[in-house]
Amino acid sequence: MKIYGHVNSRSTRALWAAEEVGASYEYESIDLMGGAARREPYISINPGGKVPALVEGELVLTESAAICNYLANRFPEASLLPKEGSKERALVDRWSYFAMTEMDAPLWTLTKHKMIYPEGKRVPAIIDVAIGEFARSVQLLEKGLGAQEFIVGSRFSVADLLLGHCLSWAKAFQVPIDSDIVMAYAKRLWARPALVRARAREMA
Ligand SMILES: N[C@@H](CCC(=O)N[C@@H](CS)C(=O)NCC(=O)O)C(=O)O
Repeated sequence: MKIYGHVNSRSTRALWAAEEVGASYEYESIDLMGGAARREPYISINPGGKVPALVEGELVLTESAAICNYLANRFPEASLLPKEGSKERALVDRWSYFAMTEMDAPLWTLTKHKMIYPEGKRVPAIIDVAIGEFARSVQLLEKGLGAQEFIVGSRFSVADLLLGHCLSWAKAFQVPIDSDIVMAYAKRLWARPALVRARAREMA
């Protein structure tokens, strides 16, 4: 199994999941800034020119959330996903989609308008709108968490991984996380040994 990624990007999610499930994998760093993702040989792996990608035999999988789900399903003993068809699974899916659409999306919008787009294409006003959308999501996450340790019951799942990654992205971009409950939750997730190992692997 091989994971292609770039340090401090969405590929951290894939490495984190691989470490959580104890998968043995090769890691290849793709130089995003140098344009390696948009050239051969990587562009044949992901025609979208983005990381992460996971390759295992015939399978070529992109989209960080799909890769995390694949790893969870491939290594069921790690229990990162509740049984398909269960109420717990429905809730984990709900929070995974929430992470991708209500947290990842505004963070990606503000990141593009802060540093990805050429200066002439950036619209500074959009950054404030995205920060406002993210703040609403933090409030909703706080309600969802209540006094729980994880977002669904007492077990760490793919949803926590995706939410934890979005929260670390927010912190890196100084986007306020205005909730003690959410901050305490984020710190629990960031301290997980699997994430520490994933970050060390992508830095090596
Ligand atoms: N929805 C995709 C987004 C992937 C994505 O945008 N990755 C960024 C790094 S975080 C990238 O490779 N950007 C390079 C580019 O847009 O050219 C996922 O979750 O995997």
